[in-house]
Amino acid sequence: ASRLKGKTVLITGASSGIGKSCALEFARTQPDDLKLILTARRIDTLKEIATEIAQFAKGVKVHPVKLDVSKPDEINKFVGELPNEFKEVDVLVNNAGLVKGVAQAPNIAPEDIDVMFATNVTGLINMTQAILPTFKTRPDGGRGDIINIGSIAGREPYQGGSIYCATKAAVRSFTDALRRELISTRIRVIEVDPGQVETEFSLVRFNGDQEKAKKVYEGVEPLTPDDIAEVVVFTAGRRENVVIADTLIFPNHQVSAPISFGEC
Ligand code: NDP
Ligand code: 8X3
Repeated sequence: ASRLKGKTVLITGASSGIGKSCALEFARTQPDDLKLILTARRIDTLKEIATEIAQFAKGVKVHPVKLDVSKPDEINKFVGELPNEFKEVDVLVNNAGLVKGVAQAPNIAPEDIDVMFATNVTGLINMTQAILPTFKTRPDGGRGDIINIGSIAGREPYQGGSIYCATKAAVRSFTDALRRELISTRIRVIEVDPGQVETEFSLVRFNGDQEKAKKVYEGVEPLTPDDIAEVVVFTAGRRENVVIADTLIFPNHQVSAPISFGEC
């Protein structure tokens, strides 16, 4: 745990689910000396999380920032405007992501295709490119951790999830290429692939329809976002020479991606 002392951790999509749990878990693990940059579109929620952290981790400084990762200009502005105290990012957790709908070709709404790729793929790549120069200023070609949240869906595509699965396969491919590109540095490129986790993920998929979202988890015991956060923080807390390059985390009942979602 002490390996995280004094680190600056930047999390995208920190207002809910896995990203929020990561924020709380980093703070729990290093309550005396840590800097957290929390980003998402819902700034009010981020501020509430900052208040929550202040109550149990007095030594954690939190910088909440409104940031839509699907907007390249916002990313550049955000990085340019980081306060001096938060500029030296050590760990980037690329977590922001979403799924929209269960439609199958040829009925997939163009705006759903766009938002999934712009957020899950282009947003993740742009964030990585915006932070890497900071990592590369450090000795031995560079230091820092890039932790990308992929999914079982990136390994096993399923009906009703073609676009989401394609975005997560793209994350996996980008991550693997990046690890190779950075092989002569000390920068660690890490992928964490969750199976089924109960968060706002399904609520977003079904446009806020609580009934449909709840049905996804009926009769099964999904992971909690804290389960994934523990893994994320573990990977960041390893000895510098240890790269947890790739993980796949299922709840006990799961062995594969969902077989299919019906059309809605
Ligand atoms: P949630 O819906 O609970 O959280 C998603 C987070 O992403 C929110 O904080 C949301 O914040 C943020 N986000 C969405 N769009 C944007 C955007 N354009 N810019 C910035 N932030 C954005 O879902 P999860 O916690 O489950 O999802 C987190 C990650 O985990 C995603 O990448 C998802 O694909 C992945 N995952 C989830 C699984 C699951 O079963 N839940 C399984 C495998 C992977 P805001 O709305 O405030 O912007
Ligand atoms: C999200 C989980 O169920 O769509 O990555 O594979 S699922």
